[in-house]
Amino acid sequence: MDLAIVGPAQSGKTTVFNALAASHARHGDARHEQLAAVKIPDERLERLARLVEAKKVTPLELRLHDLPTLFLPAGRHGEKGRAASGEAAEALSRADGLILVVRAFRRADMPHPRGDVDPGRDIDEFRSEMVLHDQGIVERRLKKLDTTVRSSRPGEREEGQREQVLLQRIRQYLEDGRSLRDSVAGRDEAKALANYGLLTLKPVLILINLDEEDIAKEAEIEGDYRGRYGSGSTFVGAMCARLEAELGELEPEEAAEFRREMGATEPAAARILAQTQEVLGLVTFYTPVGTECRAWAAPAGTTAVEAAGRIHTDMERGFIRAEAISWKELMGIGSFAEAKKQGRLRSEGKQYVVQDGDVLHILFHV
Ligand SMILES: Nc1nc2c(ncn2[C@@H]2O[C@H](COP(=O)(O)OP(=O)(O)O)[C@@H](O)[C@H]2O)c(=O)[nH]1
Ligand SMILES: [Mg+2]
Repeated sequence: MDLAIVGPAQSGKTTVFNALAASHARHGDARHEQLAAVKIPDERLERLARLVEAKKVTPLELRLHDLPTLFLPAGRHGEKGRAASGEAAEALSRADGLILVVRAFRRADMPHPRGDVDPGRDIDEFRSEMVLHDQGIVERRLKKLDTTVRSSRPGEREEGQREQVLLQRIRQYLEDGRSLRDSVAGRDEAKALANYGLLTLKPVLILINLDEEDIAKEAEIEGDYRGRYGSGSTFVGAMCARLEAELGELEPEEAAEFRREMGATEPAAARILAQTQEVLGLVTFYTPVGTECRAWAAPAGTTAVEAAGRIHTDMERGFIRAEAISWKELMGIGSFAEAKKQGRLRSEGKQYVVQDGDVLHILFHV
């Protein structure tokens, strides 16, 4: 899964990237994309690994893209809604989700390009930019379709016409200034729109980049913005990126000591990373097999046989059944053997819908 970090210039995108990627960062320069594969901290996985005495623990990984500021500042250029071209634009259009960083840190030595610090305004503006960007895509596609539909033979017209109807509906949505995320009707439509690179279709985590002095109020500020901006697939988080980036370079004990002094309760970067799974609409399941304990991600609604296919195609083909137990229940019982003895391992068939936190043992024949 790929998450692209976007936002206005100087909002702290690169700092967020460094904070989330910590030691995993691969450095590029500011004009180009930076990419990092980041392991997602997962307390459930760690505790499960201890329970089964796993020698190898494999967490989920996420690809993070730090993109240069792609949109033109609103109002200053004639052509709004045009994203930069090249590798960064490509990464943006292909990302599964976005992290929108907005500046809430103050800093007298670094004036905000727009005068005052106002995260709400920046969120609204960036969203409008994204809507304009998508309008551009839809307009261009409709124009092209118009020509193809008119020049195609009667029998071949239907497909193009279906696409026209869908895009016209989408266009109306965008004209009303709305994001497409919460407008798509069902899986078929989502699939039909998947390849256009529409930005407002992607789930987004709005990340309020806090001032160092507001760290003790992290939860409060986050809750406030969540109330105003959180909805279906728009999530909200808050952290002080610069502090997190600096702490990420320290030893864990040392970092914890600093956090206490600053009034922070828990590692914010880890919390934000863990939240990305929810943003992407994924459930996490676990497979302790032999000496390895591993976390897997799958879209919500994935069935047991599809989950097996994520692990190995042989498992999908030869799927017999899955033994399943929720992580929480297993931790309460204390061991697999005991869970089995008590008859608490459920036996699930192909169509079982995997739940977040399931521990699965898949039985299959080759
Ligand atoms: N005080 C403070 N400064 C920050 C914070 N995050 C970023 N900055 C500073 O803001 C400037 C721009 O940050 P950068 O990550 O390069 O922004 P980008 O243009 O969005 O990638 C740098 O000087 C950062 O050190 C923060 O949380 N607190
Ligand atoms: Mg940057």
